[in-house]
Amino acid sequence: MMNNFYNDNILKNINNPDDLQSLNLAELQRLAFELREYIIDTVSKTGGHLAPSLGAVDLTLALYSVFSLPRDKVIWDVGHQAYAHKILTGRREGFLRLRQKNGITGFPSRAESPYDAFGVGHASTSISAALGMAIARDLKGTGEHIIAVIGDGAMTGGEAFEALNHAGDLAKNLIVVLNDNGRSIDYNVGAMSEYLSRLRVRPEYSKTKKDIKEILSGIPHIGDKVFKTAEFIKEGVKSVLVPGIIFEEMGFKYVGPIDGHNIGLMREVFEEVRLMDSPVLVHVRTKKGCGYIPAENAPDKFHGVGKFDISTGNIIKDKAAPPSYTSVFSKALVELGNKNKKIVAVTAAMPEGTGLKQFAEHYPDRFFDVGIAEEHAVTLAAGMAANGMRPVVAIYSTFAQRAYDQLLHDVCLQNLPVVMCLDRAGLVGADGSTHHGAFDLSYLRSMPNMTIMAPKDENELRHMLYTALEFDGPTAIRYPRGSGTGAECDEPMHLLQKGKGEVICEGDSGVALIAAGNMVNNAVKAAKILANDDINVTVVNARFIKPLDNDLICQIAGTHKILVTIEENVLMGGFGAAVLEFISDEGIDIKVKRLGIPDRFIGQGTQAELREECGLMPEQIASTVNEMRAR
Ligand SMILES: Cc1ncc(C[n+]2csc(CCOP(=O)(O)OP(=O)(O)O)c2C)c(N)n1
Repeated sequence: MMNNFYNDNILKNINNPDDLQSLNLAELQRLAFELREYIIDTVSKTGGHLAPSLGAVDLTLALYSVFSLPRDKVIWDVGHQAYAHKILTGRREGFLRLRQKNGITGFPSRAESPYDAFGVGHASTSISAALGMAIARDLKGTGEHIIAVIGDGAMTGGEAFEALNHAGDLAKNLIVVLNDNGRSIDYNVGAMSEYLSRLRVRPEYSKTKKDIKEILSGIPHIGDKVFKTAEFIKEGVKSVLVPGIIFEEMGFKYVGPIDGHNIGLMREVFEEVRLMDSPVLVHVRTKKGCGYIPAENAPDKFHGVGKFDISTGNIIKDKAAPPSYTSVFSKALVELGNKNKKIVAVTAAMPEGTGLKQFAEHYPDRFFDVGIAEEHAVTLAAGMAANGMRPVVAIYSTFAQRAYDQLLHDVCLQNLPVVMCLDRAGLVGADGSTHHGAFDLSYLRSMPNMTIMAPKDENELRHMLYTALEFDGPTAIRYPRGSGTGAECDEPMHLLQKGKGEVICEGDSGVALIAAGNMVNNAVKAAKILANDDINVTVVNARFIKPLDNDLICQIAGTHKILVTIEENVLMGGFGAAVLEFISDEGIDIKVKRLGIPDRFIGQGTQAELREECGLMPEQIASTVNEMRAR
């Protein structure tokens, strides 16, 4: 990589997209190279979404050199491909602190820049947001261009279809750029994906255009004139030559496929498209990871990546860490799947991230990747449960928010035995506010029939999975991102008693710490800190957030004066709130302090930094106990 990067480059003079206007094609191509170098160099140190962003560099330059930002608005779906966008829109220096606490966020955010037209992080929202903006534009009469850029993966999400359906009907001036690289994080799935791959191998748009030109120029007097205007697209001449296209049927003009790394061609197309006054879909073919061979060869590994060595592409691992919760879950499910053939597993486009890939390899007939379709995943599981199977749905906590009603209406109301495995629950770190799994306890707790468990370590996760598959109704297990505590995995998996917590140690100071999930470990560490000052506290592992261990809470309340609840969930409606509700309803007299995530969105940082921000680190828990004792 270039170390004297800034000495003679174009990028150093680009402070906003207006600066692109003076560049010729060769300079834009040179700038694309420099952007890639800069992105690779930075992400190798910060981690981040490398392969998606490299794939979108040329597209970004083509768009930003044709349209006028921020008056024209580009909405990036998910936003994980928008690093070039960030760098070109006034954040070149800030980019060095990508995804770090108080640094540049990993996704577009309206709070960060006027060029970030819409805040994103969860997939498939861009067309809805763009259509909303187009409606607002027309009501105001302001006339700007609105462009949604959506990947083929994000296009598998139901909301994208809902928006296409509506946009085709309203026939507003709206541009959707389909950034098609054939991949979601893993290979893309579904019939739409199959359809797109058939389109991908069609002749290039440029060739099609040439053909049209040839045909039209053979018609005396009119041919050449027609070709020179954008009318040939408007009139649907192209669609005669490019048969039966699903997007055209939905009310969009379809243009494509075009090479998403050919800046000149894309500029030409966008110049034409901006003259059109209807919904248009521009289909560009891109290569995920383009410009960095290790990422081109392994786009899944470099989709979201930690620090890496640029010369080899090897990931730089922190010192040997215990296995992750995900990997322990993965193994346990394979083991259980062998004994119980009714177990089926469902993922919404994240087989690797959720650890279901191993299950898929062992039991391909019982594994279902539904695409980025969390709502469908949950109702699909409900259907399978209603017909005798034992579905395990593994989704990140933050994305399961999508399926609130499906959980409530399709699973809980019918008391169906669906097991929700909510990975990345709590504070996830560098992905920031869009990705924290901060709300699941609150939204699940209010659902009748739901049982909720949170393991104190990776070993307990195994027992919880076994237990959940023995229960009759809906169950959720929530566990954090990253390594476990290093707990030994005791064989074999066994049943946990429903609604029963675990007393880890008993103290005589009148203080009890009652913690949920990964916070048990911090409570134990806090107890050790306090013990150094001869303050011996009781520590309880709640295990079940619902049903609560009411007997244990009563028993503790009878022998303690202070109760501190600790959870990595928002305080509002969470575990501590459940304890407090019970104590209040029973008229129990005990001082209660709740520790958890406050009522605001938490940004990015390391998990440790964010836990500290929320007062959840062991030293902070110990200080809270001291404060409570002093009151
Ligand atoms: C609702 C939701 N579910 C899952 C994810 C996780 N996720 C982030 S990017 C991605 C794949 C997106 O694929 P695509 O849109 O084709 O973009 P590409 O990375 O290929 O450029 C997934 C599944 C998410 N962001 N939002």
